[in-house]
Amino acid sequence: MTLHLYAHRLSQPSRAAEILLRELDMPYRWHEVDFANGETRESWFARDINALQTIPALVVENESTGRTDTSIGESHAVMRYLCRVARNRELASRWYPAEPLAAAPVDTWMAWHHNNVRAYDMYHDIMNLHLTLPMLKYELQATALKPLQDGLHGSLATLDHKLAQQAASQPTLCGGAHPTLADLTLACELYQIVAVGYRFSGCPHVAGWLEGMAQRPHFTDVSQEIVEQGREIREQSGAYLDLEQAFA
Ligand SMILES: N[C@@H](CCC(=O)N[C@@H](CS)C(=O)NCC(=O)O)C(=O)O
Repeated sequence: MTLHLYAHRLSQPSRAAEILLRELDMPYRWHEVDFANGETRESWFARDINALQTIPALVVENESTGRTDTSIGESHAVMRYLCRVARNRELASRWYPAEPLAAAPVDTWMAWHHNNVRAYDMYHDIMNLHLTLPMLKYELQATALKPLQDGLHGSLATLDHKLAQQAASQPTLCGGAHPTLADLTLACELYQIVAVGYRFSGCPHVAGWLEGMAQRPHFTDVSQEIVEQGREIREQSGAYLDLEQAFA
């Protein structure tokens, strides 16, 4: 089996899939997809890689026939598949338990992720703001970014409350000593705006948990490009982004 990951390192769900491949020590071939310029919408991509026209996508190639056994879209499906086929069963079960009772909370938080955190993804608007005329920046901060910040506030409070209940010094969402797919998928999503410079001072448990996740070596390596792009935006932003106060 040869694994082909179609992804981009500025994409949150792509990073989650790639970090997991590295955490599980699974070799893969990397294919960068220029999603910002519409490459996922090209016919070859929809036909051969992912009919959903998004990244990440994982193509599983059969080594004996050279044919594609399956291709998988949606980061959660990709990550669950990787945990199910990883050679290192013990390590894979820490990320995604095979036992249904233990997997249930991981599934719950992964399902929660899309409607409660990804739905308030501010990054597209941050990029729009970054590229727009200076005179429009303050207005767009109020009309485009503020509603997303307000939505994310409630979700951060939910996460903070959950993490505060966990006893460990480096808590995880599902309570074990090792992070799960729920931690990884949510941390990649939130790290996108931390890279720009947003701070979560109003939810200290989220801030500490995220810092712990970001210090994992594979997380750090795969996040280099987003950290650099975030720094560039921050340095050129002037004062229109309320980085310290948005989540105070
Ligand atoms: N729910 C999907 C979201 C994937 C997604 O939105 N990917 C973006 C990049 S971050 C994409 O491929 N966008 C291309 C487009 O919409 O044309 C997942 O978890 O994989």
